[in-house]
Amino acid sequence: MNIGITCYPSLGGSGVVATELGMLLADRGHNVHFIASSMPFRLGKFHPNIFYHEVEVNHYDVFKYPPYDLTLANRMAQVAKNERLDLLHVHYAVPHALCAYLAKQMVGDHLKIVTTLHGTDITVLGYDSSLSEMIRFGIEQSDLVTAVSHDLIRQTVELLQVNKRIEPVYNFVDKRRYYPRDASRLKKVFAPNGEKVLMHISNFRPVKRVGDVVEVFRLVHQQLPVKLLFIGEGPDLNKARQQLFDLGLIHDVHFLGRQEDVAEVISMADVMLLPSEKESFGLVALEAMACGVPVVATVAGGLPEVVADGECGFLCEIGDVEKMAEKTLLLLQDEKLYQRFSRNGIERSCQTFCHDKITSQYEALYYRLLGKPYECLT
Ligand code: GMT
Repeated sequence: MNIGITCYPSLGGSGVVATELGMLLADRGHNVHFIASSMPFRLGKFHPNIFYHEVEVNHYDVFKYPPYDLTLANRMAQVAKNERLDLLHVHYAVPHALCAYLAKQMVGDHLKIVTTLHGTDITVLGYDSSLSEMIRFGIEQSDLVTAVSHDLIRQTVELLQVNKRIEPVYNFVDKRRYYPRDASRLKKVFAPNGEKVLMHISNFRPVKRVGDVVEVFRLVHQQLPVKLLFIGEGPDLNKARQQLFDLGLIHDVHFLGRQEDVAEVISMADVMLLPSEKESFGLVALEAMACGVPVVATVAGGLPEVVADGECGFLCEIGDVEKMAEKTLLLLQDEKLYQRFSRNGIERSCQTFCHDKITSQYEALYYRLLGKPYECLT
């Protein structure tokens, strides 16, 4: 197949999933064309079946706002024609599903549109009345819509009352890269006296409740020698830094910024903290499980579909920092329990969220959409 993929190329779960899916599809012999405003993060290596088409927005004086959406639609149409795309798979509804719809109007009905909903495109933007009609339209006009959890499907239907079947397709983890690695040497750099390590990875947006990470850390720190590693960047990072400074804890925290090799970094952690208010899936939780790191998170959104509560992590009510600290301490102090959770996480991530299995699910949906028979190769 000739497949076009559009995603937000910057750091973020939807971009990561789109990029990794594209690479896996290319490994299966499909031609994959990324159409994006910059080279997607993690699409580093050369691959003979992967092509990149940049969307360049012109800054004419006549425009108060550069028309990125229209330029993207135009580029999608050009690539679809030139490369004879069978389908365009867009990740994140806004504006990608709408741009794909426009491109299809320019190219013709044979170009199929697959839209994957990732979360905040519905759970945040769906509440914005200046966008909600467009989001509903984009979803209903797509030929196929998928969402990364059952909870996200429920929320989409409830919030937008969309009249469209939405297929659940979970995110995946590539077990060739995400597995428990020996990070003891690296860990010594941040925890030189054998302290336990708590970790939080995100884009530090308000929905991540980074303040709760700090609170959980403070409570655990009262009981045990422990360090906190922050990975990523975003609007609430400085607030957290100030909070840690005011609490006198700043010297036990390291800010590692954006990291390319997340699997290696995660392997340094003893517990992954994800106290989000909204989380349609929680890719970071899955990546941690695959690396054998138990997760302490909230019952938000799709997280209960990813983290089996009491088996490979603990799920607490949103904002219940005492409970999260209690569960973190339990994991850090009970070696047998810790090992069991670690093994369960690895097993669950390999079985339910295996990269091969999920790639086949997408492939099967594509073939069904194109009216072609599908022979699963895995
Ligand atoms: O978490 C974010 O803020 C980034 C966002 C994105 O669009 O990249 O992540 C969303 O999509 C990820 C991949 O499907 C999911 O794992 C995240 O749970 C989801 N984030 C939220 O729902 C807040």
